[in-house]
Amino acid sequence: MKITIVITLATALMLVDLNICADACQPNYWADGCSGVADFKFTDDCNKHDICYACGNALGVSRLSCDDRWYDNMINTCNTKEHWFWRPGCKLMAWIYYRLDRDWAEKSYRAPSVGFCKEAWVPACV
Ligand SMILES: [Ca+2]
Repeated sequence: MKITIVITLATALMLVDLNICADACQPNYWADGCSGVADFKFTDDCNKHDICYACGNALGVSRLSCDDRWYDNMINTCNTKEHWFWRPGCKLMAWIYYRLDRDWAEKSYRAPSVGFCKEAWVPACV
């Protein structure tokens, strides 16, 4: 009986915790994954980066900050979703994407920002 109560409470706490930590970022039509390159495992990271580029200016987030956050997100993806054997290659891919973006994507950063940037889900993406 006690074990059942403990398991139930632990499950409930885990669900509450998941809910609190849930990412509210809900990229819309603006996000198209990793533009111009293969998505690899970075689709969610690239979608957030797309929203950051669309709304960063309105939220006081610079292009460099968008790029640095995106890089951190990709590295986190490598560390959490990739088998340890493939992580170095994954991280190399993240670095190449980051460098390509730094060198070629300056015009994609929207200043002023686009229309939907005041929507509630946007800050969680940026
Ligand atoms: Ca994109």
